[in-house]
Amino acid sequence: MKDLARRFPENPLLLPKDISPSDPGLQVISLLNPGVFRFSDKIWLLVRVAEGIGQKEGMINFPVLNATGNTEIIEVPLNDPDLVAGDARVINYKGLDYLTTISHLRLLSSVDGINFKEDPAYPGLFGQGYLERYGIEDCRVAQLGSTYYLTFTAVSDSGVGVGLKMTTDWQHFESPGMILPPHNKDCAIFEEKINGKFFCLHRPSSKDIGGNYIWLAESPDGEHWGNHQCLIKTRTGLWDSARVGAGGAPIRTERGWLEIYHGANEAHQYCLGAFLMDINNPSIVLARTVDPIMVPIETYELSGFFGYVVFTNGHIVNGDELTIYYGAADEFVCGAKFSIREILDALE
Ligand code: MAN
Repeated sequence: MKDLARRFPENPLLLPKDISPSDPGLQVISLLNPGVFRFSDKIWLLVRVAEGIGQKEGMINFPVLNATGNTEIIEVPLNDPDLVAGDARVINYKGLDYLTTISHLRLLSSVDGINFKEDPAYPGLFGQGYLERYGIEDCRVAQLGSTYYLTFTAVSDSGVGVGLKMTTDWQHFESPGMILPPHNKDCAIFEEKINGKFFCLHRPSSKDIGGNYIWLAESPDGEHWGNHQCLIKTRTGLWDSARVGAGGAPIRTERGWLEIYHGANEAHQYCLGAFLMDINNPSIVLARTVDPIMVPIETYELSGFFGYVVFTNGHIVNGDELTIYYGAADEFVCGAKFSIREILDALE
């Protein structure tokens, strides 16, 4: 297995202690999976900040947004027979699923792509309304002309779906609401129209027949999506046997649209791979990597809030150089460089 990533020696670039909590009553538990874009001569990250409160002896607690938009903490004794808590990320209480943390998105910028800072002129984005009661997560950013399209995971007791916001200045946002209903996430919009239409990759999950596969959809306006087609499935016995999901916006190359994606196995170990779509008709998959192009190997990828995870949903392209920003072990934000040619050569 060949890991093609050249990790930044400065990794992790951002740790939970680098970000102040959104409320003095909360703690930043982890930083994850940033959306990435260029704006006003800088590189920006839209980092997912997961917050909670410190654990008390013998108790478990989890945050949700109440009807007024404020964070409310639900606390349950660990020995409560109605509690099922086996995964650091989710719990089930009285038959309902909850997240152990609540996420919002924070804007940080950098001139060198390594040192990122917040600017009070660009406040964070928080869940709003009942479809975002458990927060907003894992943003992808696509720039078409001067408009940025932010797709993100909206989480609530009603399900997990894809929300959309649009902006031109990162201070004012428009939103048509949820564009892909539950269960759906990992939505990456192409940064160019193809034959006059918007395209996106997305990941609906089918519980019974079907699975966690990457789909393609098209749209006249970026808000209303149709002509859904299933593109990439999980592969039994391989590193991406349980789930696959798109990374950042597809990358235009001379051989087609290149997509970096994440795949996980039954043990919830997350690696990155790649596939290639036809430049004029992205419903045609031309090639895919058999082995991952990046696997968790560094300590900061192997242990953290949820270990053995590398997960990307944003990058910067500069000629042959692809810089991905990624979440490591669901706790740290890191960076790594790839050669696009090396990834294309690894496709089969
Ligand atoms: C899911 C999402 C991601 C997370 C991975 C790994 O796909 O919650 O945000 O990084 O799981 O835990």
